[in-house]
Amino acid sequence: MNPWNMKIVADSSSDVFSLEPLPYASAPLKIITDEKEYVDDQSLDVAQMVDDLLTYSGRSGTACPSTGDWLDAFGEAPYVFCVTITSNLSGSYNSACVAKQEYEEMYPDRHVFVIDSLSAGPELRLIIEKLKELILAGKTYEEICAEITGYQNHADLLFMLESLKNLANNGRVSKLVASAAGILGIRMVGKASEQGTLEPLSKCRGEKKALPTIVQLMDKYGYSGGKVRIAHCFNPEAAAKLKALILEKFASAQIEICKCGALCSFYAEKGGMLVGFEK
Ligand code: X90
Repeated sequence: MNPWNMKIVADSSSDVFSLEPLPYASAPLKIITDEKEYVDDQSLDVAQMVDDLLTYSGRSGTACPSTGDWLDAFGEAPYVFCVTITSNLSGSYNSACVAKQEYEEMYPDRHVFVIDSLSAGPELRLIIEKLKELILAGKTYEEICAEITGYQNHADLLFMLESLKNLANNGRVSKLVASAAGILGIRMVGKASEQGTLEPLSKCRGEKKALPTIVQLMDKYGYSGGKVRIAHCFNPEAAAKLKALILEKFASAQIEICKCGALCSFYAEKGGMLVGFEK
């Protein structure tokens, strides 16, 4: 199948904004305060946003892409693979499904496969990279749909958070779960659950304890030396240390470090880190 008839699109929770050489589009989520609206695209100064938010004490929240945003992202592509943040914490998947329906009704020859990542950040990146690989290998649309669904069982996400304030304020975790991480020095380590919600696993005193805990948990959940994608919110030191710890235990690990975009930065907060890995 002609790879150039296929397009990958994902919402901005993936932190992927381009995917050379393939056609790709990111559908932005938005971060909204009483003062300002931040659109999570490549032109946004995420550092400025994080700084603004540190001194801002009013209400803040987020909004998922609208159906129209998704239709814009689809463009005119005959075959679209559309990756969203977990449907259990966001309306993104839902509006993507509505967009798919409209798109396929308007253009009966076009097809959209919507993938609910049940996750966030670098696990979406892994799914996107796998889609790219399958497309470039010349697989058919149907083959890719089947293979990517299977791949989702072999990708997982762990995270380390210093604060769950924004998650709790926006009803994405219970206040009880959040309060444990609010304590100075405590790092909450958890994973994306099977249902695509936050599953707290361990409260660590300090980053020094949290990083080896992440490696142990990767091992426990089936990591054996494949791809790892680390997204950090202004914490490159922790990301580099984690990379070194993983390589100590798994010499064949293929690890890349990237920065959180606006959506992940808003929820993971300064110092936070998300770790997508293959199992
Ligand atoms: O629709 C919207 O407004 C977006 C809501 C997104 C809420 C959750 C974002 C989580 C970002 C935090 C740690 C990783 C959690 C993964 C759980 C599946 C990152």
